[in-house]
Amino acid sequence: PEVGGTAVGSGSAGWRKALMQRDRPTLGEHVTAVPIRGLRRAMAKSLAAAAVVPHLVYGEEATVDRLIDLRRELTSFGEHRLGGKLTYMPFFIKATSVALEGFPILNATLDNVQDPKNILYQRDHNISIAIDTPDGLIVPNIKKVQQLSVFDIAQELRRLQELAHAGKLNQDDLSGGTFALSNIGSIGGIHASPVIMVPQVAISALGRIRRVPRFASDQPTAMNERYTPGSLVVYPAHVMTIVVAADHRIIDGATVANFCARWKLAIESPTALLLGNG
Ligand code: CAO
Repeated sequence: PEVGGTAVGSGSAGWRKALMQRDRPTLGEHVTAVPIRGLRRAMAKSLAAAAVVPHLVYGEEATVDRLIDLRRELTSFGEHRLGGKLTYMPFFIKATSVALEGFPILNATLDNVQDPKNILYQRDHNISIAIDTPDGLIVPNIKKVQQLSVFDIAQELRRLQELAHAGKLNQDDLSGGTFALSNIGSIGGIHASPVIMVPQVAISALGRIRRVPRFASDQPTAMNERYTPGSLVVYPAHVMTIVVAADHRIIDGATVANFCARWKLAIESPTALLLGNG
């Protein structure tokens, strides 16, 4: 057989040699070698370190019709107060903090990733945000989200985004994160399977808000009050997915499922998020 242009003999030694040759970079007219440096190197190291962690991955769907209405209602207020648009992200971040209140183990870090001896429960919700920049992925964190309003979070997110795009984030912004959020939905996609940012123990990935047909009687909006349970009336709902990956060595599936249910409840009743963590 031919593998990567190399004739391979029978037996495992032949295959090993062929695989080694296939993985060796070939330089020339058709291939350009680019050293893995800077942000990409940091990303490579962090993700490789997470390879020892057995990931439990769990997904949930939330209906966000009320969130869409609320953001629309706050548009001009947001422009006045923020000097720019209010996106969905500050609501997602606040809902995460509200949900973390009930499940502190998800807001913990480990003393040793390879061989953990202690779970370090963190008081503050320092939510790490994956930001896509022209130079690669960078993950600063918003500190003490439990004490911030949705508007405070929006301002802080904007500051971090601007610094990230200018390549000027400082060490304090980049260290001390306790739970990570990756809003892949701002680019597209329904769900992603995120990789934990060790020594953190959990991360969530959010999908794109999309319009889909759903049974009106199942929805958490005024809509469902008009229909008896079991009614087959369908309406165009706005839904999104949240996928949480957690370190299965210390976190069980029920905890993750209950956390997702709490996040769903928070984002489906977004007005309460304006009141803070409560
Ligand atoms: N579904 C639908 N629309 C969404 C959305 C979602 N889940 N999330 C954001 N949007 C919308 C925003 O509301 C905004 O819409 P409007 O123009 O109508 O206001 C638009 O998408 C663009 O938002 P934004 O990206 O400017 O700002 P944001 O606050 O929503 O997101 C950030 C900030 C940093 C999360 C985002 O810019 C980003 O970098 N996302 C990519 C994260 C990533 O790469 N994750 C993968 C990590 S693993 O490799």
